[in-house]
Amino acid sequence: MEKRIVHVDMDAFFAAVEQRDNPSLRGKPVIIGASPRKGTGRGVVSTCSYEARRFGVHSAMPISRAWRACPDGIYLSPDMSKYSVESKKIMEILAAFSPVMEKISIDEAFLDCSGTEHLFGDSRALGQSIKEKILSERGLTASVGIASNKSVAKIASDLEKPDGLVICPPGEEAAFLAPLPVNRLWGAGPKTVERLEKMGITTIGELAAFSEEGLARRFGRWGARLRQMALGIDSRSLETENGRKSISEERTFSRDTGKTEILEKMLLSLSQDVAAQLRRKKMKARTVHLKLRFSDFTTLTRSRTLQRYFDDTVTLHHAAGDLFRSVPRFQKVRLIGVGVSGMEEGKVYIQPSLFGENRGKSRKVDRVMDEVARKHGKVITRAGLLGKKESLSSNKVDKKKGRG
Ligand code: TTP
Ligand code: MG
Repeated sequence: MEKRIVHVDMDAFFAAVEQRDNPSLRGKPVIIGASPRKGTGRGVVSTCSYEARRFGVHSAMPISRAWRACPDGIYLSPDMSKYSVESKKIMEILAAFSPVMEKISIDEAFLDCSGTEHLFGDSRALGQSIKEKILSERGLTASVGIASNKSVAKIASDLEKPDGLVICPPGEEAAFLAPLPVNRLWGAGPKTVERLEKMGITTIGELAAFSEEGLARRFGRWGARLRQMALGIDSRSLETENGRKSISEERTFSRDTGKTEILEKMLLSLSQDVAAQLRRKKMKARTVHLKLRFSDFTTLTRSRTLQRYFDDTVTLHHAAGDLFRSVPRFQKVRLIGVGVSGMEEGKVYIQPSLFGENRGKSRKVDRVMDEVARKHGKVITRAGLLGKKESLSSNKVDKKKGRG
């Protein structure tokens, strides 16, 4: 499916919030940052209103220089708690346009709005709706870029600031970028830009047309990436908050053990704990992690991403068990851990048909155990946890992390 990635970046964010809250500041050069002390102040400019930018003032400029460039400006110190409350409110507005969101700074986020045409219309309509919602609910303007990938969307949002809306139609990425100067490339720092300019490359189109070998010779592996960027190719997906989240549990044995049976039981117990936490958070995960620490303290981790999301003990236990059995063990085990990541909120629907009869039964066991834990605050164990001869108590475990 064709991707539709939206990049939203607020205009002169800190300064715009101050201008909104104090009408006497509107239309004036407002500079947020360190105290200027009549030109003797130390520290830098955080940001400034577009009116102040006309005087050459910009972010990260020494405040003393800003003062000399714009002595009649209105200088304010930043009110971070106010801006972070504002940021949260804006992110909430954005989240209504797509559950797949990557916040990249206090005033900037990507949204993956692929396949939302039936809800929000074409990209122009979508961009306008986002901007209008932010303006009507928060009294602030944002600039929006929409393209088939993150890199091009990010470049697009910056092109017509402030209050901009720039769309790069799918398939036109390279042509869209070609006339722009190379310093517009997201990820090309000042050093790269300087080297490119020395090679006679000033536009992104010139970079895209440069020979692959020539770039590789001068930039190594970075050369290939630069060329891709110049062609508007970027396959990275959004890093959502849930995707970054993880849940894990680990136990250190009071006595190191090499007994497969004990280790396998511990895997089940840990899987049960982690899966219960997933369900409590109403989340489903896709990636399973295993951690083993051996007697000599060497630590090994393995992970595997499954084809579908899960929140049940059996799926997690099977995957963790597969990872466990794939590790050659020459030493006794001191610590074992199970974790999950790649999470999505409960919205991910698991097709019932994917579950065999046993898995269906197992989910019932999970539900009963969740219910007991909720009512009585204690965890009951699956019959499978209790072996014939040894129970876990014969090999006491220390639940505390850090000991291992
Ligand atoms: P930016 O989005 O980079 O800048 P901006 O929103 O002020 O202006 P623009 O219209 O160009 O997007 O950064 C967001 C906020 O982060 C900015 O309002 C203040 C803060 N910031 C700093 O404190 N120091 C800095 O060097 C930069 C770049 C930003
Ligand atoms: Mg901004």
